Amino acid sequence: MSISFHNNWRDYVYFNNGQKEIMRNFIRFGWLAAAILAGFTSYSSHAAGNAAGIETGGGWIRATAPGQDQAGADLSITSRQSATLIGASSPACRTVQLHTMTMEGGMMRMREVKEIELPAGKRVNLRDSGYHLMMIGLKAPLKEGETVPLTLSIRLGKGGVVKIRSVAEVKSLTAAPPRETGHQQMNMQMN
Ligand SMILES: [Cu+2]
Repeated sequence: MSISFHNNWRDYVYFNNGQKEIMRNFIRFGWLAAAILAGFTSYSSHAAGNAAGIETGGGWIRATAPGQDQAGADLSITSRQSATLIGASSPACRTVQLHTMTMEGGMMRMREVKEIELPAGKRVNLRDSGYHLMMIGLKAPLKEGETVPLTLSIRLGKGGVVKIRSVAEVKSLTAAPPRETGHQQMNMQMN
């Protein structure tokens, strides 16, 4: 059962033929041609994300222990224009909620929120902002080294909602949160 499930995932993931062609061209002609092709493809067909000016990265989640059916994923999102994260989904679980985590009287409390603001041009790391994507009803244990597909629903300004595909890499059960490197990068640019 879990084997067929994992196969299902891979069906979801990521490289459709158009994207494979882009990868091939990337190798053949270098980044400029690939970028032009990628822009054209995303405009003409699927990846509304690129056309919408939204980038995601750094997605990760801890491997789950036996019997654990929930886990919180972290991710960074940068939107060119002011936008709002309003939902997420994954084929790996029944439902994904947007959660905030706060300390109250020495207790960690998680609560669902309906929206997470994405200010224009600002890289928002969910974890650093006190949020995570709560994956509820995991269909199979998450194993280190796997990649979990995520689809984000993001409202652009006051306008339409786009679906953005991203991933969370499954890290070991004891993985520490990766350090955000924003400051380092800033320092390097200044030097
Ligand atoms: Cu949670």
